[in-house]
Amino acid sequence: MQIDILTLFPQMFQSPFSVGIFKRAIDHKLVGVNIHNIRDYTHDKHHTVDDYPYGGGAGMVLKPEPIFEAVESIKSDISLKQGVDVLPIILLTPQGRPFSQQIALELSKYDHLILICGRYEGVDERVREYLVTDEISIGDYVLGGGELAAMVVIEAVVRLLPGFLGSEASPLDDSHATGLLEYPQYTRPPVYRRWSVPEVLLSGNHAQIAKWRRQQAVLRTLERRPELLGKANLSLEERQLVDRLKQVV
Ligand code: JD8
Repeated sequence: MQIDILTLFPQMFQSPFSVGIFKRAIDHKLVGVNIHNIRDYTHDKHHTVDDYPYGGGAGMVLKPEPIFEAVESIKSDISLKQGVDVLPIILLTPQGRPFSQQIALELSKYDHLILICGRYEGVDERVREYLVTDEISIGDYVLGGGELAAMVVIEAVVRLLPGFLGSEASPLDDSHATGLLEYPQYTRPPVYRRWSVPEVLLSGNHAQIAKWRRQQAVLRTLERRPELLGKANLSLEERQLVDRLKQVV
């Protein structure tokens, strides 16, 4: 997968891509990341990227020209064997569709993504209307720009790429893929400050362990995120457990 990022702050992307999962994915050539400074696509002496909002109001708005030209330049660099509709051009914005594991999975199917990170008060509406194909928000809180949101989206997508995870882990086991929160995890020592690891985990009985973990995941989801249980794939037995517990509370 190739990912192109448009930003006014390319430096923000340096460290995330030089450690951990990003670095691994890039080193293994599962993903190529190109970071473009929107300012490089200006033509005036002062490299102007923003301007006052028509109609007045606080702050500045990103001008359309450098953003259109950056995307067009990226598009012409891709040998477009494919149609235009298979190249998502994603704007990170508080007005976008709420990001989710489902959207990460959807985006992981593409060969190429273009992510546009705004700043200031946002981008000229014509960018949304005539350039962007998708708008995503990572949540209902206020960020200063789209960069951190883009990194969240990229991390969630890249770890779904085939061949990315080691053989141990499966993205299908992830909390938000099963629809349940994760069960409690323990490691050595078996007793720490007199707090002991649940007996069943030391038993070596794998069937019992699997059953306990599944039950813990269901209970934890019921306690913390009951709205997730509606969509989760529960067995009849698990549904009955949930129903019984709901009556107790
Ligand atoms: C892009 C500018 C800041 C947005 C005034 C100052 C995403 N979940 C999210 N929260 N915030 C963003 C986000 C915020 C952004 C930009 C994304 C570009 N800002 C502006 C409008 C109101 N503030 C986001 N994805």
